[in-house]
Amino acid sequence: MNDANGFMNYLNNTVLAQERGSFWLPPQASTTAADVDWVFQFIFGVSAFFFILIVTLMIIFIIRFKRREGVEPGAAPHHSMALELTWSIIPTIIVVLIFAFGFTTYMNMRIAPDNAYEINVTGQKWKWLFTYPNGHVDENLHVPVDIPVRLILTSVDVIHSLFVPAFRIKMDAVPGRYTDTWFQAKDPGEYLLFCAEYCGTSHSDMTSMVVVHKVGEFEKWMQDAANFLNTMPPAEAGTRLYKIRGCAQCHSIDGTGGHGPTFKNLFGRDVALKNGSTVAADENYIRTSILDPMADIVAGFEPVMPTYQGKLKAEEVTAIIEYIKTLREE
Ligand code: HEC
Ligand SMILES: [Cu+2]
Repeated sequence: MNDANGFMNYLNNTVLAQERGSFWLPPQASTTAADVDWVFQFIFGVSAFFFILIVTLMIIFIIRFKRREGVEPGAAPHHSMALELTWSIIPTIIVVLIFAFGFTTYMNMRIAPDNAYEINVTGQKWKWLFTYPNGHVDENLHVPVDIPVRLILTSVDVIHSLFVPAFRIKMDAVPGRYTDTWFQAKDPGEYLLFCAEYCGTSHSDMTSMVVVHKVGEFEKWMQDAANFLNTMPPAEAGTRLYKIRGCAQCHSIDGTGGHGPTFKNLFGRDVALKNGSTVAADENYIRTSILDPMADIVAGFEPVMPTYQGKLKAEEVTAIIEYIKTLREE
């Protein structure tokens, strides 16, 4: 999803898949959304009312009290107790109301219920990773409906910000520390999730989806998802691993350059190594490249690839190899 078209497709598909909101706001898909909107609309209403009042009076006064030939200005008006009290007391009440509504809603949004279901979120350039209690890692946020969910966020590089407009939540993901936020989804469906902190080149691609599952379906999803090596064809499982294990950050699949060589047409090619020799990229070469990246350094690249020894299981390496094979074009 590296171009504007890809992003528009993403928007259209997900927006169509979810219930549309009002003209002004996205759907109220979490339990706090209505409160947030209420405070927002209250402040907006008060501002609009006073804006119109002040501008209208201004215009009337400009016309009415314009300096005219032959008309001398009258004496300045006297101090009016009633007027002064009115314009002090009414705004004070309004401001205190805004504080009271805002503060209670804010506290409610900040403090997760004790029984909340916890999901770990990692921001990185430029994708979100969600880690579930059973160890499964996913690029999308899957949650059960009608259950409070607490997100514990961090980042591995720069500051990102997790934003789900339909839930009215936004929270920074900061490197070197944890932040948290929570919500309770009201309706099953799919909602947009953005990064709301400008974090570099592909910031606008840092999008995911929130999938709210019906009662009872979430556990099943999590089981199947964690088990994807057994339920998906290897090449498809390899695509997933390529995305969620960070290979995509350095290796493109469309022939473009990056920190590492592209995977396009890699399989079966003769690869020139830094030490001057050439090897054929077969299963064993790719396996070694993943588990022991320092063994054969590709000519023209820096040895920056982390080792996946102990981090990827044998079946996972096989799935990635199967995936790389599908990127061959005759
Ligand atoms: C931080 C960047 C980075 C990440 C992340 C990364 N690699 Fe690499 N990779 C490189 C670089 C740089 C090279 C070339 C230098 C070398 O051979 O070590 C490379 C080389 C390779 C090669 C050999 C490619 C060729 O053209 O001969 C393979 C295969 C490979 N990586 C697979 C993977 C897989 C699979 C993952 C994810 C599980 C991954 N890499 C993650 C940077 C990365
Ligand atoms: Cu970001």
